Amino acid sequence: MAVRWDIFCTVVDNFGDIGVTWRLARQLVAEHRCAVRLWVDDLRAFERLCPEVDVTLAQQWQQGVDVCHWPREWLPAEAADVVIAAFACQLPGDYMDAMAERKVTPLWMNLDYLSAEDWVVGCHGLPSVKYKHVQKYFFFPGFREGTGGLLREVGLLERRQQFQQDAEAQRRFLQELGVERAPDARLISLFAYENTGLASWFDAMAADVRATHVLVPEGRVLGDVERWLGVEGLAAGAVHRRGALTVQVLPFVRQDQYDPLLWCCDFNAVRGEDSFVRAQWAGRPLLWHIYQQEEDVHLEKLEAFLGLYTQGLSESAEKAMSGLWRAWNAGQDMAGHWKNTCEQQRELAEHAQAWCLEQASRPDLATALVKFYGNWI
Ligand code: TRH
Repeated sequence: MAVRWDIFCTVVDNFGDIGVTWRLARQLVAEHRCAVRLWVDDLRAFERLCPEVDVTLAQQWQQGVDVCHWPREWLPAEAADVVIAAFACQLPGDYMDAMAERKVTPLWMNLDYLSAEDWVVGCHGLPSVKYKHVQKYFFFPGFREGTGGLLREVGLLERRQQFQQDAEAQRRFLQELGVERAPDARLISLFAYENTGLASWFDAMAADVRATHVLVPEGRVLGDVERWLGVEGLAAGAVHRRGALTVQVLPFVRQDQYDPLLWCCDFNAVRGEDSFVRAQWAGRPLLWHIYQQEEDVHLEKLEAFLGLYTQGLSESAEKAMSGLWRAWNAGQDMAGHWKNTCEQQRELAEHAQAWCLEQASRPDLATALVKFYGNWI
């Protein structure tokens, strides 16, 4: 009998919560033969990532995952063997009772936010609170040995390498999105929150001697793009040219299509958690817009990641990258930092590949979770 997993996801805002849990659920089914129920409180957010989702249904199957709408008024449900509360979401009281009443006590874990900070290693796998006799554990994703690792599907890097070596496959993929790439243009994807630094970055690209083509999936950053272009009502399909810069708005693609988009680009601006990890698997230089938290605690996370990622870079490449990332996350002037980054392009590109391979040498998060359960029983 397959081990039964329940994954609980509340969509706080944006797409990261559902993005991570949907990816994990699919992987547990496809690669570990688990029986997975994914409880989601907001099917509309889910639908953006997986358009086959029917938002009116209480229960449906998607890619082998039993997708359940998490209703406001909880209905009785049997507890699973393994229960994952994603990002510290609060489980329904009745469900926690069902866990406690189960003949075999389930393994209960909190899947935490991703961070490169040192303390994560010490906390990963530790017991957290108890409900009756049911013990909860911390499970921390991470970039270091001793953490839960990163979500990475089997064969992902091989598929990516094949695609990146196949110019025709890339051309076809981009064509379907309405993108025609000029052969000498730098291709950039841009997924970000609102950012006052965008105007200076776009100014720098427009004034560059080399052409740049920026692809912007519809989303929160479009307001800044509109202001910079001096247009209103930007929507998917819009293409605007200013100097050496072409700005093209893309539809928000389904989650499966987001990877090849990142793989096509020379440089990816990403945000939050899941797109940030996917850009690392793309093996290309990246820029991270971190999710803002109270009292600027996110800035410590940013520095922790920079400290880890930039190890092994020359001083000039490290300065260029750190400068660009700090400016972007402070909404500051990007022009000088972008110029420096372009000058270090080659080293940063090689480094992105090396970082990707190093991260891929560790067990992936789904495998680590399955192993954690195996060790626990
Ligand atoms: O949407 P996000 O900003 O999510 C954030 C973060 O996870 C943050 O840590 C969390 O606290 C907050 O949500 C609540 O960024 P993230 O994590 O990159 O999630 C975006 C998802 O959307 C990811 O799975 C990739 C996917 N995506 C598509 O499927 N199509 C697209 O066109 C794009 C741009 C993204």
